[in-house]
Amino acid sequence: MFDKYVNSGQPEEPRGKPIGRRVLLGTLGLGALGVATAPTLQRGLESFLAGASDKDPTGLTGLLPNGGGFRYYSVTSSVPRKNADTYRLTIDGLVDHPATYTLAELRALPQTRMVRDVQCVTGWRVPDTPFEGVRLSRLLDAAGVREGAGAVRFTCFDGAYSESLTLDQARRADVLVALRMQDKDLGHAHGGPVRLYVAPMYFYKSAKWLSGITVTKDVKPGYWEERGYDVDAWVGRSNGRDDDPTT
Ligand SMILES: Nc1nc2c(c(=O)[nH]1)N[C@H]1C(S)=C(S)[C@@H](COP(=O)(O)O)O[C@H]1N2
Ligand SMILES: [Mo]
Repeated sequence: MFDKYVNSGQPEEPRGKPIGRRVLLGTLGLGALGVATAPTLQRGLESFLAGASDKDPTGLTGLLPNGGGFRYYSVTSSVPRKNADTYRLTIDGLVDHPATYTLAELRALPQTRMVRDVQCVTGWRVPDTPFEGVRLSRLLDAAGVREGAGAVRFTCFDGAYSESLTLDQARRADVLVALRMQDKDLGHAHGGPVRLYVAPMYFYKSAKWLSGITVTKDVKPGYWEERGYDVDAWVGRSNGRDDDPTT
């Protein structure tokens, strides 16, 4: 059912607002190009890489070692690396038992594996991609969500990205704190060692480099949502794709 979005060249911003999305080069092994940090230079390279920059401002199609159709995104120019020794995930906010998990502790919990299509709102799609991890609902139950809570906010150790879900969305069985993708431990470029995986929504909901889960009263729009994306990002039913009266 998502075929019409495959490589359709949809602009990144559904409402046509130009956004200078900065693409992470450092972790992609492009440091040798010598454009690690200077923002203007980086933007220049980005448009160069993107070719038709008005059509696909963030697409690095064909120029990155993108396994199986993925494009690698980061809104920061560098992201620290975390491993089994240094990684921590905290759960706090409106909960009875705030907690901090190590990677080993997350790995020791029951794991759920799902195989679905990954769908970015810009139009690229990766079919049948396995993700594996701990159901977010399990971590929320363990933390003991308090009366009056209505939402969950996610923060990332890149220091910039954020996301959010309503509590009902967060409790869905197809929302994971993912440790593995494509049957491998999540690599750094894909948001490892731990990222969020929200299977029924566009991939921008799946925050990479997940470090914090905070239970809150209300939804606070995430990074891209403050820049025009829908907070409720159901695939095929949001971001301007669900309001065409002729279809
Ligand atoms: N921390 C963080 N998470 C993020 C992003 C980001 O820039 N930073 N980009 C989002 C978007 S728009 C997409 S399409 C996917 C890309 O995931 P990938 O790099 O593993 O392909 O990550 C999402 N999660
Ligand atoms: Mo995306």
